[in-house]
Amino acid sequence: VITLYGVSGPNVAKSRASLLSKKLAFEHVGVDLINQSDEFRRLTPIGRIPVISDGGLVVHDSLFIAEYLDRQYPDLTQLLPENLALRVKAYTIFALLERLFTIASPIVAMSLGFFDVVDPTRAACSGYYRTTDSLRVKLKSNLADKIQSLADLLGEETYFTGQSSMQADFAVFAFMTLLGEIGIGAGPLDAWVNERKSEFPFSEMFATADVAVSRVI
Ligand SMILES: N[C@@H](CCC(=O)N[C@@H](CS)C(=O)NCC(=O)O)C(=O)O
Repeated sequence: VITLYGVSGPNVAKSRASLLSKKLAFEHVGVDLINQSDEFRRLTPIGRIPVISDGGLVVHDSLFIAEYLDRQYPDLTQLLPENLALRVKAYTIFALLERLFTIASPIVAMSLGFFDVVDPTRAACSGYYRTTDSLRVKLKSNLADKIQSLADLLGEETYFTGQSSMQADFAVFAFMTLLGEIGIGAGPLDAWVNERKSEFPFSEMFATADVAVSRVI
């Protein structure tokens, strides 16, 4: 059985979506990111979630996890397109989201009050740092530009990289949902996010409180 390390958060949600989309059985192990255990340190030199382990192989980062799952389980729903142009488009979306996440991090940290619980010298989620009100105004405008670029990449299509939902869609949905939770919203992608909400696996990609967690490391 596959183990997914990490339960909550947008990055873990992306890998939950990968596993759900492929209809692979998996178990959850929770991770205490603030006080990282020796077991977690031994598991991963990266120190971030999501991580999966599958038959002794340990894979880090939601994108690499998706690529691994496509290679290991090629007969199940594809997460990344075979078509090279579409795959490159997916890479562009992941890179754009990485930037978007870095830009949004101080705003996310501020609204979730993470500075109270996290040592600010350690990035809890891609680089939280303190900001001023005026810097946050600039960050929000930069964020709006990035979201517009994503909306342009979607165009009039239903999905970002093909005729069905794939990893790029899960990644966009995860971050746009996070922006919604902190009151920023997805702007031009709001309607797209709303349409996806009730659709599998988007509807189940964020773990709910009743999800079974076998243990916490
Ligand atoms: N690019 C990575 C990002 C993973 C990531 O930033 N994970 C955060 C949780 S949201 C984390 O584990 N942070 C712990 C740390 O940086 O110390 C992915 O897509 O998997």
